[in-house]
Amino acid sequence: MRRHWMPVIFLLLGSLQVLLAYPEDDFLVNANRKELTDSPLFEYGDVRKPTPTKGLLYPRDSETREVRSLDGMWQLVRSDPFDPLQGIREKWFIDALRKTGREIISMPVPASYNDITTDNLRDHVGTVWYERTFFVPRSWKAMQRTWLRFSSVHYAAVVWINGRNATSHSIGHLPFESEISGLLSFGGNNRITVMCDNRLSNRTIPQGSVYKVATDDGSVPVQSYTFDFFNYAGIHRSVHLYTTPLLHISDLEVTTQLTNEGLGRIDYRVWLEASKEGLQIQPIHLRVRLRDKDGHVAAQQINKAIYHGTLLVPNATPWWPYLMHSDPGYLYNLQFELFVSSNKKELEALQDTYRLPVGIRCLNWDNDTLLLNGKPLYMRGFGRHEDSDIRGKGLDNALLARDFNLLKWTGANAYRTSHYPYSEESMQFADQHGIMIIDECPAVNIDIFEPQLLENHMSSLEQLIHRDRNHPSVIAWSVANEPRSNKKGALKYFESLVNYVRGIAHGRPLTAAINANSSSCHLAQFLDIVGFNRYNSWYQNSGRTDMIINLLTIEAQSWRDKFGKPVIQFEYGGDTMEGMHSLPAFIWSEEYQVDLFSRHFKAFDELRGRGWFIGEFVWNFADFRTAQTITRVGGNKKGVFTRNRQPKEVAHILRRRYFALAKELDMFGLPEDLTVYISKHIHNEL
Ligand code: BDP
Repeated sequence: MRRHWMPVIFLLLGSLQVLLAYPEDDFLVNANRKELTDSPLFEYGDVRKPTPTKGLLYPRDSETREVRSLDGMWQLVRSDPFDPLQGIREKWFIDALRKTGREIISMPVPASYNDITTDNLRDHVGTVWYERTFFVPRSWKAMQRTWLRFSSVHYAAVVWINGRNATSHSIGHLPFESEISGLLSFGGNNRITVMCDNRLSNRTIPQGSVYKVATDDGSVPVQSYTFDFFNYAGIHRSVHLYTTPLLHISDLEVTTQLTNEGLGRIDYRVWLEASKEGLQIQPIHLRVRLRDKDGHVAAQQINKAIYHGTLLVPNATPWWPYLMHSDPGYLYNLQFELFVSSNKKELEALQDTYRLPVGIRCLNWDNDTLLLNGKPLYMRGFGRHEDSDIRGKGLDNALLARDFNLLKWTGANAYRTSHYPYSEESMQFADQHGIMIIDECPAVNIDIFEPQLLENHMSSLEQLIHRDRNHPSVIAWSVANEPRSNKKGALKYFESLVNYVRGIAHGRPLTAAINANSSSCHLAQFLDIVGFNRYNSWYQNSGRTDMIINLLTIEAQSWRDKFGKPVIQFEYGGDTMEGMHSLPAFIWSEEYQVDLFSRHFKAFDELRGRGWFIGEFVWNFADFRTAQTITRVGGNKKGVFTRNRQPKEVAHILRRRYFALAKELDMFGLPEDLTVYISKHIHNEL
């Protein structure tokens, strides 16, 4: 009898715990913009540092691990926007969602849910519930642990397996995982239920607020936010199940160096984790083997009960960015093998294997420049978005491959993950193709500086760095985009934030994309590279492309004079309707975008000559969806490419510049199709 009641009590306690842990009050705040004009001055001494995340290696199969995808068609029900936690109170997770009697919507994973249906799910505020079933093989029960890993759910998620709470997470665009061995039915059917909440508050990263509006059909909650992209939500990236042995490699960290003589050095650290049963297993040897692209062992080490070390690689093939070397993106394979004690030969009882792609390169910076493998970098690239028709922010490998083909077609060598961490698959692609990444956390447009926000902001950076620290393509961390850094509260806030991030930055400089002025910004002083966003001839002096060069060079110089650090322009551009033409140029026309870019190029060339200007980034790579406002025609149109990834006229001009820079800086030949035949006199001119 007592046994019979145990699961019920457990479930009751479980749902109470979830309810208590869920900060409902954070969300339904009044969005009175007057209250937000300046922030109170908080003392940050007491801010709790976020608990460091654990694990999170990208799921890869090996001799000792299996990976299964839970991507595919799931089912979704939406909650009442005025009662987003009804499903928790009523325990919708205990049984199939169809038992709630609510409308069931077929929902693909990964994808944003917003643009899939034909109704107002697009603008839904609050929670939606996802569900699917899956089999787990019987063989997984013995001597294994099973993990559930989400690559990103936006914004917050609570997860149940077979009606029991498995994990929860908040902050979108970042992975989370949990062991679910104890919740599964092995050899049987299992049900996974996910509650996903898209509400943003003063304390979420990024911030937003939910308020009520009176409509013809009664009042409804509305999400407002100041950032300029649509707040897509849902299970945005893949969901995986994977197995590990009872004792396994749970985390890895590598840093690399390269000497002038071509000696590569890889310092590594390995973390192990054991289940209760695994605690009896005695790990004895760790073998670390580095293989080159052809599979030859380039270095190896066998350690007895030591889980860190150094590999030296004579004549290492370095990792180089695209168009800085004829073989960019060179990756080795670093194989970690854990052997346990056995009566047989010492390396016979293999316990766990994990393989990590590694690029050998060194990154340094000073007050003038950023150097990769000893060479000063000049970055030519884009701010981007993960955004496309129908899928919203859902991972799409076809789009990813197309975007990288376009990046390479333009001759770009870098992009910034504006304004949140991009998919792990895109980071792997960047490693392979030699595209440098300015890796940005989701703190876009933060405004009200308060301790709880700071803790979440720190956590978003901790999770980002933890996820991406082993990628050679990552050359800087961006701590924020356009925070209101001129406000009083920003000073202490960013001092605390940057102090914290310095301790975990893993050999990368810190930067940010700032839109305050150099005279009033409280953030730039804490950074290694000063990045600014400025829309000359667009938001300022609209229609006047003849006012760019002076204003831009004066502004860049002012950042330099005040902070004495390398400077990058992270955003410039103008909205352009594809196919709209005007001679002479008129704003929104393709000619205007060309003119605006060309004037910026001239300013950049002037600035490059001054020795501390190290990068130019266009806003934006492609057109993207925003909230509905009268300044956006179907979204933001500042793309060099359309939302469907076709070039506007300016793409061809930008391509000529980026390849001209590759030729000038790294002596790369120009692609044959850069110009078309015009006459025998001008064919070879740029
Ligand atoms: C900048 C923001 C970016 C916007 C851009 C614009 O950083 O997110 O999309 O302006 O207005 O201020 O196009």
